[in-house]
Amino acid sequence: MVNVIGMGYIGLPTALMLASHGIEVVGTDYNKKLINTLNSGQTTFKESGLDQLFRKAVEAGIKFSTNYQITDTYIISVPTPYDKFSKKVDASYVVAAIKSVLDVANQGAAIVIESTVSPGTIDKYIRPIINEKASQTGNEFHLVHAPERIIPGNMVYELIHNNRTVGADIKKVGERIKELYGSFCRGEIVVTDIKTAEMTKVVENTFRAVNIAFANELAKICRHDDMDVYEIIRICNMHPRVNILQPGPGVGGHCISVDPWFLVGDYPSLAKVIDEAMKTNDSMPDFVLCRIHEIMDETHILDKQRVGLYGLTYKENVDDCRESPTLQLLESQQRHLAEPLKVYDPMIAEDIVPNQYHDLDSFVNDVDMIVIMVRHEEIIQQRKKLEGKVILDCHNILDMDGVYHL
Ligand code: SAJ
Repeated sequence: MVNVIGMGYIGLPTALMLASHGIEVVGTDYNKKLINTLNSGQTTFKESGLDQLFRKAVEAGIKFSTNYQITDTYIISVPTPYDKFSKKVDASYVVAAIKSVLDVANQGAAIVIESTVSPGTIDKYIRPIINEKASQTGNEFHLVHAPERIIPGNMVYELIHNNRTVGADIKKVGERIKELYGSFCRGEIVVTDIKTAEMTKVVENTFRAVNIAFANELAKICRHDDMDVYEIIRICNMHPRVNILQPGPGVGGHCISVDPWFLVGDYPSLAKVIDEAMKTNDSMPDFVLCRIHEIMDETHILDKQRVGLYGLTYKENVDDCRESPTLQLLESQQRHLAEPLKVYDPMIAEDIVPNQYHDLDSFVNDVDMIVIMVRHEEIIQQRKKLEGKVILDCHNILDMDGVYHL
């Protein structure tokens, strides 16, 4: 039996995938409300294909509980935030989960950490706890790091099709865990050591963050001299060895906007490019605010100041607002605008910020300028409703005349 710890964005789909491929699974989380919701037959966030997978897993017998289970395989998938000041990984949730696991784990159990951690974290914070328990009880435990790689919005597909990395101290244990993931994963699964697995995960996300920062910097350069950044990137990307990502209003989510900081925090005198790239990405919400001001000036709507932000989530078609550029922009809005910004997001049902709308028509009626912060499918379908408004399209998705860009 596999006990998956942490029923969040990664742990839940992973547990469901294992269960629907013939593995006996118990999903554990200390959040009683979350476990009650799962036990009542409902999922806890929106994700394409998740509800079908959930039903399959329930039929296959998956269980959810707040208790840690006595077994020989654990997968730990709890948050690893970063400390905003030191920029270092905060391993406290993983440490707490490991301690609870060690209270019940069988002799010889494999403890797989899926949460993203910076290189060396497992040796520094986790291994000493395992060693101490082993010396107290005489039991042996095996550490494994199998960082998740799935992208929100396409998680179910990517769980099956992405390649994976499994880092282990002992090859045989790594192979056993490879076989476990192989129950559903059709990608290649590479077995390596733990520190290499830690580093590859952080490097993958850092590569993407640096690439996006490059695109954002190009957007600023192009704005300065009135060039079309999208056309320039499109043409450059026709070169066989160029692949520039897209500029945007900022970088959010719990991965691309967080993981690269681990390298800056751990190697401050070495990770220079990464540091600058992260600062560039973090500067984008303020850049958008400046653009709003410029455009209001240009279109003479400055006196009215009825501006609305379309999108609150960190990216399109998900209901996750972690580190969202819109939230970052709202935090600094007072510095630039007299009137509070209005906000609407079709993916967010509950009220999470002031002046939030839950209906596109009333939102559009109440504003003169609309800033596309997130390119949800809805706004592409409903773009006709925006006619007559001043529009700042931060993603270059609206094929309409008179639209302003970053
Ligand atoms: N973004 C841009 N320009 C782009 C692409 C993205 O500004 O060209 C922005 C998005 O709007 C968003 C942020 O970047 O605010 C991050 O979005 P994302 O879609 O790039 O990534 P995540 O955070 O949803 O998922 C990433 C994925 N990592 C990579 O692609 C290397 C996923 O595979 C990882 O599993 C996940 O992080 C994770 O958990 O680490």
